[in-house]
Amino acid sequence: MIDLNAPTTGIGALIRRHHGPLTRDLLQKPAGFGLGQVPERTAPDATTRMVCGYCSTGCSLNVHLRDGEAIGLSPTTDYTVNLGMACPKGWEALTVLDAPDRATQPLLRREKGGRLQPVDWDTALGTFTDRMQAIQSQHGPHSIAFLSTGQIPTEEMALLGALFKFGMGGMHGDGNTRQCMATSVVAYKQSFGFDAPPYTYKDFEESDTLVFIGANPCLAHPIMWERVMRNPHQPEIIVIDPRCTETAMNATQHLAPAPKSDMSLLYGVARLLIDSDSIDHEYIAAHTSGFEEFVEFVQTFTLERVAADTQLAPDEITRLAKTIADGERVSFWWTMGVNQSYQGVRTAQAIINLALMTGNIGRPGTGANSITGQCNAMGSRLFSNTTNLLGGHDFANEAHRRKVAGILEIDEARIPHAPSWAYNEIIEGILRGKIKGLWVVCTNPAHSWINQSQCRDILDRLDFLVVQDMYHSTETADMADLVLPAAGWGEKDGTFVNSERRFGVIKKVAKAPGQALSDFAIFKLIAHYWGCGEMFRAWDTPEAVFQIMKRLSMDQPCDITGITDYRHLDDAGGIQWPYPKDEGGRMKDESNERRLFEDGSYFHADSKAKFLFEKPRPLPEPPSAAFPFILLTGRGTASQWHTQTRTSKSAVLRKLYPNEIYVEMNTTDARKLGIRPHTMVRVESQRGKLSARAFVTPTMKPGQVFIPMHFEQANRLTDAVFDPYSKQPSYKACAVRVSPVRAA
Ligand SMILES: Nc1nc2c(c(=O)[nH]1)N[C@H]1C(S)=C(S)[C@@H](COP(=O)(O)OP(=O)(O)OC[C@H]3O[C@@H](n4cnc5c(=O)[nH]c(N)nc54)[C@H](O)[C@@H]3O)O[C@H]1N2
Ligand SMILES: Nc1nc2c(c(=O)[nH]1)N[C@H]1C(S)=C(S)[C@@H](COP(=O)(O)OP(=O)(O)OC[C@H]3O[C@@H](n4cnc5c(=O)[nH]c(N)nc54)[C@H](O)[C@@H]3O)O[C@H]1N2
Ligand code: SF4
Ligand SMILES: [Mo]
Repeated sequence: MIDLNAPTTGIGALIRRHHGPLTRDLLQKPAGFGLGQVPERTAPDATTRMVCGYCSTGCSLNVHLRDGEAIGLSPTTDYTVNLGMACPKGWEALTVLDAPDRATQPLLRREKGGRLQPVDWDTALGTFTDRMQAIQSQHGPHSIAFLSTGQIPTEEMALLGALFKFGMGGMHGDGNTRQCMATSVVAYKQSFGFDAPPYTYKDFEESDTLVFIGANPCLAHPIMWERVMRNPHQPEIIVIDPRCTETAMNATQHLAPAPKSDMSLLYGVARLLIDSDSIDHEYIAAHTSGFEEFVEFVQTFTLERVAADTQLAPDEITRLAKTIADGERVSFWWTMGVNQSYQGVRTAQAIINLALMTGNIGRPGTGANSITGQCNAMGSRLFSNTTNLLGGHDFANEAHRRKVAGILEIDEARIPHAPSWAYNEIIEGILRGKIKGLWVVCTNPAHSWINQSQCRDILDRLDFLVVQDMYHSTETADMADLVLPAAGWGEKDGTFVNSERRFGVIKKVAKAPGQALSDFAIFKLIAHYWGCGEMFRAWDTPEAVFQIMKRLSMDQPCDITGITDYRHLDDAGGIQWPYPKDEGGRMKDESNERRLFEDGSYFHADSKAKFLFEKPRPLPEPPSAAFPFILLTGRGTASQWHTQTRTSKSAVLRKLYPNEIYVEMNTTDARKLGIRPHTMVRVESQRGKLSARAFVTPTMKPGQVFIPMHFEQANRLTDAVFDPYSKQPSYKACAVRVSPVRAA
C-alpha cells in the first residue's frame, strides 16, 4: 500500500511523474482533498457545527473535537431547523464512518469475471481515463454517462457536472434525485415558472390546518414532524395515505384512498370548494391563469365518482373539503406517495391548484410544499448541471449559455444545447448499445433502481462500470470494473441545501480511511488525468467553487450573491435562498426565515401561477386474478437509510429496526391465505420474487401489501413505469401475489 503523503512514493509523486508539477499543490489542499488533517480554522479541542448528511431536514449537529478529530456529537440547540433535536441517524452519524467495508483503496477488475484487486491511484485514474476515452473514440463522445446523487456537497455536484460536460465532452448524466424529486421539480417549473418550494419550516408551527399527502414524516423526516408537534394552534392534521402509518395514527383525519387515486380525490375536493364558494376570487384573478378551464375540467369529479375512484366514504371527502375551507392558514405537504407515480406531476399540481384557489400561499402557515428527500437534493436541483444548466439555468437558452460560459471563462461551444437524458433513458441507452461507459457516484442503482432483474442485466452489458463510493461492498460496487474509494460526510467540506432552501455547511472533522479521497479531490484528479485540469484551475477548493456558484446564481430566483462565504453561513445558522445583494452591497433582508411568493408574483413571464390538470389514468398494472395484491414500497423505520450502506454499520441503529425483510399485510388477507404472523411468505410479481417474513397488521388495507425499500430484494418486484413529464419511476404500485412458504 502506498503512503499518500510520502514525498517520493505518495500519490503526489506518482501523479507528478505522469502529469507534471501542477498537481502537486492540488494534493496539498487538506480541506478539499481528503488528505492530511482537519482544516486549521477549527481549534483542535473545540466544538464545531455542521448539518447532518442524511435527510433533507438539514438538522445542525455540534461535533466535539479532541486533537482536531471528532469524538462525539450532539444536536445544536440554537439552530432554527432542529432546535436541539436529532433523530437516531443524526446521533449515530459519526459511528458509521468507521466500518470494515469502507473502501480504502482503488479496486480494479482487469477482465470480466475476474476479481476486484487493489491498485494504486495512479493506475486507477490512468485506467479511468484510458478506458473512458477509448469508448468515446470508438462509440462517440456521448457514449459515456454518469449517475450521481443528492448526497454530496453542492460544490462537488457542480464540479462533476462541469467536468463531465465541459471538460470530458460527455452529454448524459443524471442523479438519484430522478427517483425522488423530479416530479416536484417539473410540477413547480410548470406551475410557478421555477423550481421553487415556497415554504420555511416555521410554517409547520403557524398553520391551523396541515394536509400531508403521500408523506410519512414521523419516520422519514422526524424532526420536521417534531416541528408539527410544536404547533400551538391545535391544528387539524390530515394525512392522505393508503396505509395507516405512524403519521396517520397521529392525525386528526386519516383518509386512505385507493393507491394512485389522489388526483381524483384532489379534483373532487376542488369541485366541492368551488361549489361552496370557498375560494379566493381576488387571489385567483390577480395571481393565476387557467382557472376557468380548471373549473370546467373538475365538473365531472362528482362526489359519487370520486367516492368510487378512491373507495372513500362520501362524508370523508366532504369533511376534508370543509376542513380546508374553514382553515385560515392551510398548508399542503407532499412527498413520495405523490412523486413516485406514473402521473406524479399532475398529482402534485392538483395539490398546487388547491393552494392557489384558496389563496393559501405566500402567507405564514400556508403553501403547496414538496418535502425533499436527501440532504442535498435541493443543491442538485440547482447545480448538478444535469437537467438544468448550472445555477438553475436552461441549456436550451442561448443567453444562459453565454452567461455561464462567461463566468466560467470557457468556450460557449462546450455547453450542450439540451439537457441530459433522464436516468431511465440512460439505462435504456445502455440496453440499446448507445452508452458503453458508466460512472456511478454516491448512489447504489443495483439496489435502488426500479425492476432489478432488468436493471442488473442492463448494467452487466456495460464495457466499463466505475463506482465511486464510501464502501466497497454495495450491490453496485460488486458489479464494477473499477471502484474509487470516497470520503463521506464528516470527512470533507462543502454545503448542502435543505428542503426549505437553506444552505448549511459540512466540514471535515475526521480523516478518511486509507487512501480514500473526497469526491472533490477525485474529480480534480480526473480532470488532470483527462487533460482538462486547466479549465478548473479556479475550482481550487470547495469554498472557491462556492464563490463561483454565487456568481452563477446572480439574478436567478435562487440568487445567493449576498452570502459572503462559509463563515457567514456558519455564523448565520444557515441561509435560505434567495439571498441577493442589493445595489448598495447591503443585504436586502437579514431575517433568518423567508418564504416565497409573499407578493403573489411568480416566475412566469406574466408573473402568474398556472392551473394545470389532466384526466386521471388507470393503474398501469392493476391487480388481476394471478396477481391480486397492490404492492406499496417506501421507508420502513427512522433508523434505516435507503440501501443501508451507512445505517447498517451502527450497532445502535441495527437494534432499532428489523434486520430481515418483511412484508406488511392485512389480518383478513393473512387469514384467508393461511398465513400466520411472523412466518415466511413468498411475494411474486411478473418480474421477480422474494421471501419475506409476514408482518400481519390492521394498518394495511385488504388487497394491499407493503415492503420497505431498504432491503435489496424489494425492487425485484417493482415495474419500470415512469411519469411522462418528470420521468420519475412509479415505485409505489404494482401487482403481486402472496403465498405461504410451507415447511418441507
Ligand atoms: N428514515 C429514513 N428517512 C428518510 C429516508 C430513508 O431512507 N430513511 N429517505 C429520504 C428520502 S431520499 C426521501 S425521498 C424521503 C421519502 O419520504 P416519504 O415520501 O415520506 O416516504 P415513503 O415511505 O417513501 O412514502 C410515503 C408514503 O407514501 C404512501 N403512498 C404510497 N402510494 C401512495 C398513493 O398512491 N397515494 C398516497 N397518498 N400515498 C401513497 C406510502 O404508504 C408511504 O407511507 O424520506 C427521506 N427520509
Ligand atoms: N422500491 C423503492 N425503491 C426506491 C424508493 C422507494 O420508495 N421504493 N425510493 C427511491 C428514492 S426516493 C431514493 S432517493 C433512492 C435512493 O437510492 P440510492 O441513492 O441508491 O441509496 P443510498 O443508499 O443512499 O446510496 C448512496 C450511496 O452513496 C454512498 N455514499 C454516501 N456518502 C457518500 C459520499 O460522500 N461520496 C460517495 N462517493 N459515496 C457516498 C453510500 O455508501 C451508498 O452506496 O432510492 C429509490 N428507490
Ligand atoms: S431528521 Fe434528518 S437531518 Fe435531522 S438528524 Fe435525522 S436524518 Fe439528520
Ligand atoms: Mo429520495
